[in-house]
Amino acid sequence: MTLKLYYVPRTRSSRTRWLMEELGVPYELVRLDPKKGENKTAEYLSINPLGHVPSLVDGDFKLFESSAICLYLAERFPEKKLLAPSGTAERARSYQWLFFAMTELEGSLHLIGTQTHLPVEQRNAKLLEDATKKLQSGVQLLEAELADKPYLMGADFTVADVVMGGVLNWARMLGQLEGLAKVGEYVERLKSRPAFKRATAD
Ligand SMILES: N[C@@H](CCC(=O)N[C@@H](CS)C(=O)NCC(=O)O)C(=O)O
Repeated sequence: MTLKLYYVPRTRSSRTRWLMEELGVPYELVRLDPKKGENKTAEYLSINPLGHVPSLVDGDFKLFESSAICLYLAERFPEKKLLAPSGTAERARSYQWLFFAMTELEGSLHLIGTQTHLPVEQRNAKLLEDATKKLQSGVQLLEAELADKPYLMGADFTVADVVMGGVLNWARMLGQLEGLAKVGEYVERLKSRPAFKRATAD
């Protein structure tokens, strides 16, 4: 049964496509065009009731939320070694970085992105300042964490890097990684991976 990934280029669905490419397993990419309302059809809403991307369909199983999809796929193909065995400290550490990326960083990034796309007079300066401070303390923490290792879990690339890389690439586009040498090198290391390049070619 082929895995089906519902996808829109340059969105949070890119990280799930990147993981698929890292796994190197067969999958069907279903590209949706939000301008044509393809993410709001009754058929798609039965998979993801908010009409968001990404979503994954695996046989009768439907799943949304990008990081949940990444974890599910990493666990479904254990031979690819992108996630430590269940019940280990390494597994817990992967969860730490995944949740950190999604809650401490991505929430603030979303606010920064939304605010900076507004005309200046409509921005909420306090909201923008608070979100920027929160994001900056998170990325400073990563700068120290990445001082002596190439990937979050150490020498080996894992699913935590896919989720973190997706979030940090967005942070970089919003100009939030200035002056962070180690984080900058980390993002470049991730972006140079052939699977990342294949997943973001469009
Ligand atoms: N927390 C969700 C966020 C999903 C989300 O908001 N996706 C956006 C694209 S980045 C989307 O589908 N927007 C379309 C819409 O709101 O209609 C995840 O990580 O999967």
